[in-house]
Amino acid sequence: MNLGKQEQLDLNGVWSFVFREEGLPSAAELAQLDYPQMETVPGCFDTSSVHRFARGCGVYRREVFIGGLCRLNIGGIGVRGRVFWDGRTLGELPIPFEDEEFVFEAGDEKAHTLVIAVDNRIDGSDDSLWAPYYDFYSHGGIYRDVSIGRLDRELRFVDCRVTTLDERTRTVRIDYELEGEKAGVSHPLECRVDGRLIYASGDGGMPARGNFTVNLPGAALWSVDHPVLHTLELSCNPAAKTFCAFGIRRVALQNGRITLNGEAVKLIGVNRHDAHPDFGYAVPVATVLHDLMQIKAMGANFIRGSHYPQSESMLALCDRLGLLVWEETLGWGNNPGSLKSRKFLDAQDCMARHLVRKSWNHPSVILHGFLNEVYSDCEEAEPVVRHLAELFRELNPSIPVSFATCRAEETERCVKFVDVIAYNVYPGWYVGDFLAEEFRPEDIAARLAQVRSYANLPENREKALLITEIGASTIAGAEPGDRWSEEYQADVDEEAVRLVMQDDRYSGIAIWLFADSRTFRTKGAVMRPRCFNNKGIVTEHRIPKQAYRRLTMLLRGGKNRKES
Ligand code: ADA
Repeated sequence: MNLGKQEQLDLNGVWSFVFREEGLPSAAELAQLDYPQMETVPGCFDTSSVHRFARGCGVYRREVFIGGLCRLNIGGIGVRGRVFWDGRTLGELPIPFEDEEFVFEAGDEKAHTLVIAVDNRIDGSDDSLWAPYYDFYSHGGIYRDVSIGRLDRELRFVDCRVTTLDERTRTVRIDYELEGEKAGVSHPLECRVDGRLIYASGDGGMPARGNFTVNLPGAALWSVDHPVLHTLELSCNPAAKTFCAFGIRRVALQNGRITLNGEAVKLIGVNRHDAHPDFGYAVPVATVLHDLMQIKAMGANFIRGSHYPQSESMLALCDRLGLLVWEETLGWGNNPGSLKSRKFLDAQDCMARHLVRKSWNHPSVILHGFLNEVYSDCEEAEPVVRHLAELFRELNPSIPVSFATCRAEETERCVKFVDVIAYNVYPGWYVGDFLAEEFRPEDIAARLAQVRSYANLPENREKALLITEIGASTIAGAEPGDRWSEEYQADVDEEAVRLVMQDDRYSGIAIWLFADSRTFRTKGAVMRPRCFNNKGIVTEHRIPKQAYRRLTMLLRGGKNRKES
């Protein structure tokens, strides 16, 4: 959550580093380590020429000048990690991509040693959150920002959330929570929006945790075309202060459509891996911004953040650019074994809680998702999907929830639990165990029509409908006449988007994929030449393929003509 970040000291930069082939070190083993090398934070050590594709543990160390009660934020690591402060274990980082915070006594104000060790090995057991069969590579590193801040012992905000209740009257609810030695008694609270005092509790004060509702007459709404953000400041007594940016927008489902501020919205966009061959999952914010600008420039308004939680900075950029986001927890084709593993299931709950908290004040996030392509046609999936859908709704009832399925409609058992039917389909690409030979637009129309019929069954009619993946591979430069040329991919992608745009039953489509992305070698050379998923509409270095240009023509209202 974008809460009180002003108090945090940025720890990004160049840290000392050592690589070891064993797993995460214990505190005793840590004392024996030397750090002859350097790595950046954020950064993935296995993208460097020295440790390229290495499997093992990267240990990052730096000095931090601070003292007292502190909060350490780690925006996400992979695949698992352990944190040490002055040689003592501070805690574990068991979940890839998860933003974690540690509140702890840092000791006297002086130079202290912070170590973050990360292990990129994966075993593929039922418990594991990242398995070798996933279609994205498990880089090792500190993927996202690291920061630290000194906390006020007496009183501090630990929560500040804004929810739009009615966009017509600009009514929002503000939830807050205070912590600290003095949190037990009531405190006068003041709230400003864009610098204007809009709420004061009076002398009676407010409890440590609560909410209040305010109207903001005349305040601009947040939308794709006018992504206006407001600043909220909370202050209390007057020691504790916090602020966050927020947008006034309401997401809802009405008659099988997704609405934004009461109007049906058509989501047209792409899936995006937050990945880059030179940086792994530690994509520099400049590249993230350029990706988002490239997606927006195509005329798209939607990104599915596949297949793991997004970084705060990515969400903040989408807020500012007016891009709508489906955010999901980590998962990929998880099987009945995992669905019976307590460890795996507990991690799903934990990811849901973190994702909901982090994305709350980001108006761009309009859909929550989980467990991409879980075995939702098996019995074991039913209680899991039902539970996760309920958990997401309980945590934030204002955002619809879904999971992307690829299971045949007749065997699908879990769509009944979610708000949005989200189908990953590959007509024009996968045909049973084979790959399609020639472009047949009627195959695409036929598959989309089947999904639409399923969505029109009485039990599904109220649910919104999305194509969450569709696409085809091409290696940039492949010419017409080559099998799976750039033109072939462009034909498939364009036809799919065109059909969804003209069909009101569909609330949207996300092309698989924005940029080509590295995957495991075990996917096989035929299916994944170069060890990349090559369905990107731009290359891994973001050079447009024909599909990007063709979709831009279609979405920006240009002439819909093929290049030859
Ligand atoms: C699936 C999956 C994607 C990707 C895609 C493909 O639908 O969700 O991550 O693997 O297939 O390219 O085959």
